[in-house]
Amino acid sequence: MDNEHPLTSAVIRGKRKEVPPLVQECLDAGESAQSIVEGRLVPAMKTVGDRFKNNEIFVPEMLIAARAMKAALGILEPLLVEAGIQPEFKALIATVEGDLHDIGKNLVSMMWKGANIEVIDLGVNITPAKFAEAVVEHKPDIVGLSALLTTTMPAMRDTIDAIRATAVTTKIVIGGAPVTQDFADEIGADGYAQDAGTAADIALGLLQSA
Ligand code: B1M
Repeated sequence: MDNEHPLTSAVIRGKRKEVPPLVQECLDAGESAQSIVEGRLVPAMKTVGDRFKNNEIFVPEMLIAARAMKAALGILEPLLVEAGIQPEFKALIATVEGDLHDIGKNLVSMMWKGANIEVIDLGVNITPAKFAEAVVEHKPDIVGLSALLTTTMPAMRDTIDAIRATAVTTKIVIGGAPVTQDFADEIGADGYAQDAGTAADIALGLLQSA
């Protein structure tokens, strides 16, 4: 992984203002928008996720890296659309019914985007019925459920049941401070991640093996 590249390094360090000219330099040098995303930005966010997982950086550093990545995507997205290039996978994510916490969910969403997964974020306090409806509408390859309250963990089980009752086959990953691997196994989730960096690894592992 070429973390030394100026664009990759600027995203890792969260240098938002340095990013647009560096993206332009890559484009001027003949790199395609897709190769910049896959070769420069995705590796940057992978490094950010790994450092977060290893407690080498914390939420603020992760958020400023995300802001820098967003600055790059703002330039590249219209070019990707023009070229008809879509991310390979689609995800749906939300915090479950009764739960308003969204900081962790937003970090997971950001890491999934950083892994070049299209993310549809439904927000917070999403009922099982609303989840199921959105799954039918968007047919995601993967669904992410977040819960921060012990009292909203049962809503994860109800949401998984509602999603499984639709005709759409999708992977389901859950996470949030009170959630454990045992709980994920018990309620029939396909995966559990304890942090946002791991959530990207788990999602890609499930999607690439599907
Ligand atoms: Co609330 N809150 N809160 N809160 N809050 C906690 C969670 C709590 C532990 C505080 C405490 O009592 N010590 C406690 C829960 C106790 C429990 O159930 N065991 C609690 C409570 C009780 C409440 C209220 C009930 C308080 C009240 O009103 N009496 C209330 C509930 C409201 C509701 O949801 N219905 C409430 C409200 C709030 C605020 C609105 C004020 C605010 C939320 C703001 C927001 O999210 N926009 C808030 C906050 C900020 C917290 C704490 C302080 C911080 C949570 C946070 O954002 N952490 C929290 C105490 C704490 O954790 N120290 C607390 C940072 C974030 C990056 O971590 O969300 O864990 P986290 O996400 C991690 C991982 O868990 C994982 O990756 C993330 C990044 O590593 N992860 C996933 C998360 N989702 C994932 C999904 C995945 C995979 C991984 O796959 C899809």
